[in-house]
Amino acid sequence: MKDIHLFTASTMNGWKPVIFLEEAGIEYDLTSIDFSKKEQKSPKYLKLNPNGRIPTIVDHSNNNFVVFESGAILWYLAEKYNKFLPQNSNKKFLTLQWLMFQIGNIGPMMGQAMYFQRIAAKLGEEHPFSIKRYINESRRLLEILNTYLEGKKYIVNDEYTIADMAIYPWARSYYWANVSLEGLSFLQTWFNRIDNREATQRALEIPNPSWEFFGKGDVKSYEHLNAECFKSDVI
Ligand SMILES: N[C@@H](CCC(=O)N[C@@H](CS)C(=O)NCC(=O)O)C(=O)O
Repeated sequence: MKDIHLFTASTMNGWKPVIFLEEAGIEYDLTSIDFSKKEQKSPKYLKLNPNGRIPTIVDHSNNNFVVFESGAILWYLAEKYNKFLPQNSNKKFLTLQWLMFQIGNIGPMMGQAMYFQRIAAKLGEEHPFSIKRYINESRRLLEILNTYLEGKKYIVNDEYTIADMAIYPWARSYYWANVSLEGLSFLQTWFNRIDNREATQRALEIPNPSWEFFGKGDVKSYEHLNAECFKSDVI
């Protein structure tokens, strides 16, 4: 049995701990949670994560300590393995600031943009005002990132950190949220840089390849398989 047991699925939130573990080269046990079987709502899983969502980790080397919420998981792993979170206080809080920026802004706004366009519409709920609101908010957030990234290699300058790991899977899914990337060349350059990180790209195929979020592959079949992910009220 490995120290870390990860329960996850191939979604923007689900990939974050996978990216960390693959980048850090840490072996872990993996349980793939099948949304179509509602495994995230099973009594056994709810005992670990009462929120009934992925991801969750159990640390067997720490009295089976359970952590849920992807931001907290990244922070926990960063401190446990002393990786991807700078020691220097200002750099550490810069990392945490941008991690929170993802958790509190990019995730919820882009998630709702996806939900209203890809799920609600199919359920017979057409809400153009909401769609516009969430697309505009998502675009505004990506513009902030773009401006901030000018002249930087990663979010915290030269260091690849848990802030990049949290923001990348969401921002990179702009296609799925139908948010234009036009004119955001610094953001595009940052995408390209992370697209070239072997471990991160490997992580995006765990538990399953889901390149459709990035506008690659068979988008239709993806919509069908993962629609459940966006049936949540808040992502
Ligand atoms: N704030 C949570 C959000 C987790 C979340 O919404 N996960 C989605 C996957 S994208 C999920 O489990 N959806 C299934 C459901 O809501 O039943 C985090 O960052 O961990």
